[in-house]
Amino acid sequence: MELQAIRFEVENGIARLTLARPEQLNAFTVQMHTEVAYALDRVENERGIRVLLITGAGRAFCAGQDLGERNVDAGPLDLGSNIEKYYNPLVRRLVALPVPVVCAVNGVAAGAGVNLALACDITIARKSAKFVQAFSAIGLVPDAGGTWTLPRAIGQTRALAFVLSGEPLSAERAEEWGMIWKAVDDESFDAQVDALVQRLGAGPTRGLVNAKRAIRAASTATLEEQLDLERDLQRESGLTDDYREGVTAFKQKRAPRFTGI
Ligand code: T3D
Repeated sequence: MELQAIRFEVENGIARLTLARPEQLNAFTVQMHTEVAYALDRVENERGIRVLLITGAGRAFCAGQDLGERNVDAGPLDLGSNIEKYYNPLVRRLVALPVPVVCAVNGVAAGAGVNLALACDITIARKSAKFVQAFSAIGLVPDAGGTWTLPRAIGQTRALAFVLSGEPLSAERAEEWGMIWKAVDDESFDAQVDALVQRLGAGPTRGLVNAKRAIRAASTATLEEQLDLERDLQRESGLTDDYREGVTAFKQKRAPRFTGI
């Protein structure tokens, strides 16, 4: 597929997906959704891919839906069908991907762009980045899973004010509130993101993915269900080559050489 709205590269087990419409702050169009879906197909199907990094080109991460695509003068729009066709599958696929997903928020994130970042497994942002739940400014409701993720991450009180006020949230405050993993100095951002994806890309992929499945399941499970799930996932993880390698390397006092198998 010829890519116009994103860049997608795979090297040494690391897949890098860059939203690449910098003039529109990487806002989502149908074309971009189609290309992102193609990239996720590859991540799901290429066994050599062991981590996915999502970031943005230029000064922004993503400004959510491209409002240029919305002709509000042409009659009523059914936005629900767009959510059903594009944003919901995107979030469902991201959380279920068989590799860890890192989101590197390189600049402003707005609307669905924020919630896309929050759907990833690990979100790391430049200190100069900010998050804007821009929906309230145009009369919409947060989508892309935001109304589910936000209260769980930062609590109902903060989620309500963040969404209803539309006030930008700094990356440092987002870290303090537990909305993202960490905000890092702009100067060291690229190096820190790179070190993280290199480490995850060389990690015990199946164990990492099972850990993510367990943690993601916890918010809707009882303790009994979670204990059962941990047993099942530990059984599966204990049968991997990487578990054997991890224990062997520990006993031999050397660094493990994981293969993702
Ligand atoms: O429709 C559906 O399917 C429902 C789904 C909805 C999901 C959503 O995401 S709804 C929310 C959509 N997003 C927004 O409302 C955000 C709109 N953008 C902003 O609020 C601001 O641009 C930012 C806070 C993100 C950044 O502000 P700032 O001052 O740094 O930049 P700017 O000057 O506003 O924008 C720079 C350019 O990007 C500008 O273009 P220009 O004038 O240089 O030609 C601006 O129009 C463009 N841009 C920014 N956001 C969007 C956009 N173009 C299209 N769509 C955008 N969302």
